[in-house]
Order: sequence, then C-alpha cells, then structure tokens
Amino acid sequence: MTTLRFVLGDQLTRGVSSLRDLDLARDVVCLAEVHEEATYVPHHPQKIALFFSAMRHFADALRAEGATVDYLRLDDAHNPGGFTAALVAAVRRHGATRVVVTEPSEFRVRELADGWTSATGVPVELRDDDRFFCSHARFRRWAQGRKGLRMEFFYREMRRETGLLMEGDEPAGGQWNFDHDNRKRMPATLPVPHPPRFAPDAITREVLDLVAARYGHHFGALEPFAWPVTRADALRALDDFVTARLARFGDYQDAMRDDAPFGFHSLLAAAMNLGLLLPREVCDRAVDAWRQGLAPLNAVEGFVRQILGWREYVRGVYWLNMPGYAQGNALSARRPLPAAYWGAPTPMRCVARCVDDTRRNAYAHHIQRLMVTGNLALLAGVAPDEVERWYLAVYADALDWVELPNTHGMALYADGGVMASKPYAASGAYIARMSDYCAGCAFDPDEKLGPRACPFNVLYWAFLMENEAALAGNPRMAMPYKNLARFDPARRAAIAAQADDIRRTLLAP
Ligand code: FAD
Ligand code: DLZ
Ligand code: SF4
Repeated sequence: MTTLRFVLGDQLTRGVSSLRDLDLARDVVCLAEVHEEATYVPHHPQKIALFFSAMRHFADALRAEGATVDYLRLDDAHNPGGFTAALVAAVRRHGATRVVVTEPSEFRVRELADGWTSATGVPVELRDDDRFFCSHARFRRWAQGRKGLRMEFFYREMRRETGLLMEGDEPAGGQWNFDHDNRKRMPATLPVPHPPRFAPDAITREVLDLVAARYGHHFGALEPFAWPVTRADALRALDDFVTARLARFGDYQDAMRDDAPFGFHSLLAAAMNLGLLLPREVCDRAVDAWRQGLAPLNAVEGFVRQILGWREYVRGVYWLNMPGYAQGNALSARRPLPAAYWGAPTPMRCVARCVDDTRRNAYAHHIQRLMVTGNLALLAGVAPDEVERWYLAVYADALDWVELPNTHGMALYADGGVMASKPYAASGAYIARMSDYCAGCAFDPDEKLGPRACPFNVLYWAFLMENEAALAGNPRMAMPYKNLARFDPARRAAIAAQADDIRRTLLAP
C-alpha cells in the first residue's frame, strides 16, 4: 500500500496539507519539472530557474528528513513533459494505490487534476490548501449577497478574525487604514538599502545551465540570479526586509525612482507564492516589529493590508468567479500588445524603465505594474488576454490566481467593476508626481496635445471618449466626464487623431 504524494511547484511547504501525514517508511513524494509548465506562457528565465531550483532544494530537504522522493528532472530521458503523464508514470513505477495532492492554486491545473483519478486508475485525494487565511468557503460566505466586493470591507473582517493589528475589537491606532500617509514621493537623495542577493549554490548553478540551454530565448535576463530558493534563505530575506526596509515601506509604497527598482518593497511575493514562507508568519513578523517600536504603524498596517487584505481577496475573487472571470472584456479592448512590452526601444522613459527593470530582475513593484504598464495597456485598449499572458510570463511571483485578478480586474477593468469601483486610468500627471522618470523623457507631462505631449495625457482623454457609453454613468467617473464635456469638437478630434497616431507608432505591436 504505497501512497504517492504529488507536490506541485508552488507547494514547497513542509506543512502543506498533502504532506501533513507523510509516512516516511511507506510513502513516496513526487515532484516533477515539466516542459508544459515552463512554456504555457514564455516565462522569464529567472522565474523558471526559481521554480526548478526551489523544487530541487525542497526535495533534498525531504530526503534529508528520511523521505523517499521521486524527483523528475526536466532533462531526464523519460520525462513525458506534462503533469498528468508524469503522475501516471510515477504511480506505475511505485505501484502506488493512492495519490494525495493539495489542490492546485491555478484553475488550469485544477482542471487537469480532475482527470487524475481516471488517468492513473487509483483514487486521487485533493486536499484543501490551508496555507491561506481565508478558505474558499469563507470567501464565498463573505461575498454572498453583496452588491460589490470591496477589498476594504473584506480586509476588516480578516483583521477581526485573525486579531492582526487589533486592540480588542478596535483596530490598532484607531484606524483601519493609513493609506493617506502612504503616498510620498521618494527624495532623490534618500538612501535605499538594496535587498539581499542570494548567490547561486551548486544546485542553482546546474538549474541555471539547464534553463539557459532550454529557455534562454525567452524574454528576460537569466543572470544575475539572486532569488531565495530555500526556506532558510527566504527567512533571511524576511528578516532583512523587516529590519532594513519595512519602516519606510508605507511612506514610499507608491513611489518610483529611476535608480531604485525595488524601493522599500519586500520582494517576498515569490517566496510566499512558492510556499517558502507562510503569509501568517510574514504578517506576524511585521506586527512584532511595530510592537517593538522598529517600524511605524502606517508602514506595518500598509504591509499587512497587502497580504491579509489584497492577497487573500484576489484569491477569493479568482476562485469565486473562474472560469468565466478570465473571459470578460467589459471595455471591448482588442488591440495587440505593443512591442515595447517585450523590450523594443521606446522614447517613453517610464515604460522603458519599467520594462527594463522587468527584463533584468523578473520584478517590478506594484505601482510600476499598475500605473505604468497596466495603465498604458488600459488606455491603449490592449486585449486583456494579451496583457495577462505578459504579466503571467514576466514576473517571478506570477501565478494565475494572483496575476489574473490584478491584471484583468484591477489594471484593465475588464471585469466591469468586480474588483475596482472605477478604472485606474491616469494621465501623465500621476507618473510625474510619483516618480522621477519624466525628467529623462522625450515627452512633457505638462503638455496635453502636440508632438511633446506625454502620450499618457493624450491617451487618457481618448480613453474617456472611447468608453463614454460604458463609464460616464459611473458616479466615481463624474469629475473626469464633467471636464471632458468642456472639450469642443475640434479638441476632441485632435485628441482622437493623436491617439491613433500614438497607437500606430509608439505602441506598434
Ligand atoms: P510588496 O510591495 O512588498 O507587498 C507585500 C506583499 O503583499 C507582496 O509580497 C504580495 O504577496 C502582497 N501583495 C501586494 N499587493 C498585492 C496585490 N495587489 N495582490 C496580491 N498580493 C499583493 N502579485 C503576485 O504575487 N503575483 C502576480 O502575478 C501579480 N501580478 C500583478 C499584476 C498586476 C497588473 C498588478 C497591478 C499587480 C500584480 N501583483 C501580483 C500584485 C503586486 O504587484 C505584487 O504582489 C508585488 O509587486 C510583489 O512585490 P513585493 O513582494 O515586493 O510586494
Ligand atoms: C511555474 C512553474 C514552472 C515554471 N514549472 C513547474 C514545474 O516544472 N513543475 C511544477 O510542479 N510546477 C511548475 N510551475 C508551477 C505551475 O505552473 C503551477 O503554477 C502550479 O502547479 C500551481 O497550479
Ligand atoms: Fe512617462 Fe509621460 Fe513622464 Fe514620459 S512624460 S516618463 S511618457 S509619464
């Protein structure tokens, strides 16, 4: 009676539900590197290396504990290339009579898993993934009967339920949200500590060679590779963030500075999404830092809100609404993704900077993703599925359950307002206020029309004109539409013509 415990690449947690009752004497743990997962979108080479290296280190840690591990390497001669075939082969190899898996985090893989019992011929037990604060059932209960699913209200319930940053029944500091303190521009002279870099060990080196040979042609630089790939390294990354950057996380959460691609951000999403860190321990560390006086409340609340609030909320929205959620296109956006997203030269300084940060680091922080590349795709009317494939491919932390709602819902408003009460559309003024990008740009954020006009300014008004039928009735859009109503026909025509020109030239696919 052998039980095969199949662990997916984002389930690298010793306490994951599929391993909780692991019998070291009788069970086999199976992990599989497969070509299909490395290529269903052209993932950034650093992302593929991160997953493979973390999987190999996790397998070694299990072996050190005495577990029998069947690890399928990408370059093994008999590698069948996909999850289902790999699992079937492993069941046969070990004569397994039962398979245990923690439910896949992504809908695409969850659908595959539904076929695993018939494919393997043995019972496959799918267990809940209880590494999150909020179960699917809990989120459904919260969402039931609500007209809008506003994150802020969900977050408050999560605060009450977990006791995080609570003083009795009241939020610590008397407020749920300190966002108004968190919108500072970052002074040019403010020193920004660099996040720790984790030098590749022999296991990672071998993976880097493999990825260079097989996927080196994907968009993105493979090296320098500096991601934490073990739990011990991820804990060091957490420690470094809490001691060196958390205190300023709140103030500069929305700021973008040309020479500081990571700002005061944690870079912990990848480690959490792979399972090297648990969200609870990350939040606990941040709250402890506040209690010890090492970080102010606006920083700690802002950080906890991202994890306890946004991260749990987007997972809830995803599982509540899939598979239909991915199909929506509320603004009928159909244009192709501009080549600038894949690194084609562009005179738009902010776009060039965010794309190049992404190419070098498989990372861009939230405001770069939302207000530069996301905002541009929204204003330009790029088809949601093209944008989503890009975000899913290029970031080390990208997994469908978290990428899709952020892109489809938050950045593109393609869900028609399930996540955001209005589109995050912004002109160049926002980027000019929150960054130093405009200083080195060929365009001027103060110019509204003409050859020097910031393309975001032109596209912003064109976006409002094109989507008037869908958006003018939204009370939160009343102000921009009131301003648009003052534009005479000649001005509208000039905006439309210049927007067309920008799409044909600067935003060519
Ligand atoms: P920090 O700024 O340090 O924030 C702390 C943590 O909060 C993050 O590690 C993350 O776990 C969580 N968090 C913050 N914002 C969000 C959010 N909006 N949704 C979910 N979790 C959040 N995040 C992903 O993990 N994977 C993705 O594929 C992803 N795609 C995105 C696509 C778009 C268009 C946008 C606008 C956002 C996306 N995000 C995604 C959310 C967010 O941008 C990243 O989590 C964050 O930039 C990761 O960097 P960090 O770890 O330094 O985060
Ligand atoms: C992202 C990724 C990559 C690149 N490769 C693998 C892999 O070879 N094996 C694996 O188990 N998981 C991989 N992953 C993560 C999966 O694509 C997917 O996100 C998880 O299975 C959750 O659904
Ligand atoms: Fe970006 Fe416009 Fe500023 Fe140039 S002027 S960096 S395009 S916001």
